[in-house]
Amino acid sequence: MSTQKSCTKASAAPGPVAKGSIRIYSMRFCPFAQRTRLVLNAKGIKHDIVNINLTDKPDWFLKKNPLGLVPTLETSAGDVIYESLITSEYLDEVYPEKKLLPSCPLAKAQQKMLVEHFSKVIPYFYKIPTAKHNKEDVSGLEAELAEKFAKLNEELVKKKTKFFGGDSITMIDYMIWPFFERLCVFDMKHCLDKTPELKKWTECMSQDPAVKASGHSVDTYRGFYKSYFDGKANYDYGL
Ligand SMILES: N[C@@H](CCC(=O)N[C@@H](CS)C(=O)NCC(=O)O)C(=O)O
Repeated sequence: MSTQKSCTKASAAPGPVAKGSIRIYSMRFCPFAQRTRLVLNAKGIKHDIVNINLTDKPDWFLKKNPLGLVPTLETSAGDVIYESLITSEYLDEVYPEKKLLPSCPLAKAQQKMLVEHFSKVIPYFYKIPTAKHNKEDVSGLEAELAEKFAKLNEELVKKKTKFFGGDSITMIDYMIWPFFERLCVFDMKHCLDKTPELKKWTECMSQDPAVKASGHSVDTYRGFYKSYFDGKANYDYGL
């Protein structure tokens, strides 16, 4: 069973997950769920998607993940895994084709540390659009974000590679991408003006088939985020 329209409290619980497939409980505009969808797509893993209305969550969803968050995975054996980083690593371990995490323990640890650093950047993707929505001055926040981007840019300069884990896309790129995809949506692209290597990275990422398959048009994102910042998120926007 795949749902495009999000399931609400009133929606019947989906049936069991088919053998040979895995299910992701998702929300079409969630950057964290997008991380896991990127991994599913990049690795060509057979899956179905059940979208959840996050302001009217079904009880059957809360039983699966008491945190009530997407992404959540469910296997055909009925096992449940949640949290974007945990689900992504789980998929990479269970489906060995096209490994996304390096096998070298040090390189793997370095990717995870970079994700930790990036977790301090994520709040800017909420703070800046919220302040803009409230017609507040965002120049200070944008300058802080540009600083953080400068640190990421240094990583690419140091490594001399196109992507953060080398010359092809690996897990780290997918874990940070969903936020960069939203720069244009939130009119924040100029924050990349002083970080050319990072800007080039965003251009390379946007060509990736898994990236193309996981996102929406800028207009669709804008429509959703307008509803979100107006306090009445329309999870089915554009359907
Ligand atoms: N730490 C979580 C964060 C996931 C998250 O915040 N998801 C949001 C949607 S973008 C959610 O499910 N929100 C529902 C809620 O907060 O009740 C992860 O990495 O998976």
